[in-house]
Amino acid sequence: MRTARRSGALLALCVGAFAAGGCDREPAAEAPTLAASGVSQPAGWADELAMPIPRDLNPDPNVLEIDLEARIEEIEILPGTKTPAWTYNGTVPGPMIRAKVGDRVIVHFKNSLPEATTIHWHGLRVPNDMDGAPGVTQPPIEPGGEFRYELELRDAGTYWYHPHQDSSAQVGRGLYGAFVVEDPADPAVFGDELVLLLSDIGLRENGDLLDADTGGNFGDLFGREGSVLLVNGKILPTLKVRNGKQQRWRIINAARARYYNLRLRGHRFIRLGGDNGLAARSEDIYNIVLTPGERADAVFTPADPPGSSNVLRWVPTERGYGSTFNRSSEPMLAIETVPDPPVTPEPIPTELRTIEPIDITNATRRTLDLTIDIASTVEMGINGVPYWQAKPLEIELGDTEVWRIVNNTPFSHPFHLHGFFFQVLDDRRVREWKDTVDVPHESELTVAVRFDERPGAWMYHCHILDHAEAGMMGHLVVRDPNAPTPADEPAAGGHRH
Ligand SMILES: [Cu+2]
Repeated sequence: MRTARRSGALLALCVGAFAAGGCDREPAAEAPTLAASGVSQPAGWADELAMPIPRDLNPDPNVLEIDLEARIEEIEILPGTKTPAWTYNGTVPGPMIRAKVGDRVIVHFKNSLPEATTIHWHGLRVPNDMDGAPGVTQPPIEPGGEFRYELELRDAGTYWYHPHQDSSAQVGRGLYGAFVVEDPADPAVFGDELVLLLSDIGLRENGDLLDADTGGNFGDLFGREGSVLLVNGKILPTLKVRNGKQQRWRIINAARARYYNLRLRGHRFIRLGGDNGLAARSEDIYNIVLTPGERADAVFTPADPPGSSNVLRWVPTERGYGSTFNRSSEPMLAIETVPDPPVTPEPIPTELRTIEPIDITNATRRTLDLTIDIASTVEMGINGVPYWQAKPLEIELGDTEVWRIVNNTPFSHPFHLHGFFFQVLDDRRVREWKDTVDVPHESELTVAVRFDERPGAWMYHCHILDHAEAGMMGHLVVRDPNAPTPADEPAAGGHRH
């Protein structure tokens, strides 16, 4: 605390000198002597980024029980206009579900939309019948219908929830929310936490929603990016920071097709991990790239001079044909550095978590070829077969699989697997557990998955939701050979809008 007092005294001296007619000693030019741990974030630092927190109906501290209603609500996104958004509990994004690892979450869901829907808990290792895949793990929840979801939170990390029925249209109209599973053992040095849910929405100037199938075949092929960029549901909100005072950002890409490449002039980030919480070690990165469905966990250390402003920008990402042509960066989040003197950031550990490589000695090997067939319509598929004609992959409980995912199409595809985490077999990457990974166009990568529990039918698909709806989706069935009756083979289909 000695250093804290010294710095405070220096500032007081300087302020006094300034008031008396001048200060020839800039406090900002001094090496910061105050530790980040000794100060708080600026007052109201994240007020503009607050997301609603649902009311917990259960007194048990280890159970979060909430009501969640999907309904259309007129909300203001473009200033002075009303948008008839599709919402959870009346807001975009929906309420942030936040609990700690080991907790149980019960969601009393009601569908007050004019169409059927389901909820998929993206990334969470849920029981098979809670996975929200319509026609596969549950019937679609019809308008007026209800469903009780119950999940046990087994893995710390940053997740999200969204519909799996007509998903491109429903997500595009605003149905998504953050889902954070905290690990109470995480070190405090990562900084105060801020959840940034990134999305986009297609709006006309009067606030009306653009049609879900806008752009026709080209929309299917390219993936529909909304015209307005949102951070926690707002256009260009402001975050207040103090030089040197770290923040831990949990970032979620909830857009239906847009990739995010985030850059902040004069800054780097320390990446801690992504889909399934911490990676094996932290790494320094210049920009944060997120495909649809992916998450990032990163430490942001503000480095701008006190009293200045900066902007976190969306930068076009090369994700295939025409994706960067004639496009410029867009502002997403205003960063305002308060005039308080800088503080010294906390050191961030390099080694974060022990993650053993999956043993692939006896693995079953398969190739999944992501395919596009352009005839009169755009039909996408896996190994040349669209979802509604695909047979499920048969997997025996306990098997390890190695999938070579091949993309010879002119577009990149973010590959997502439900229910299980995989490892990308690539020594150049920091080891981590993932559920969504980019497969760049004209390339391939290999992943390993262990199907060691929870028999049943699980989806895998491209998370450009227009591509999934156009057929780039499949499912697998994990069978328990010792079960008295084998898992019912679910009926495929029902996804084409
Ligand atoms: Cu795709």
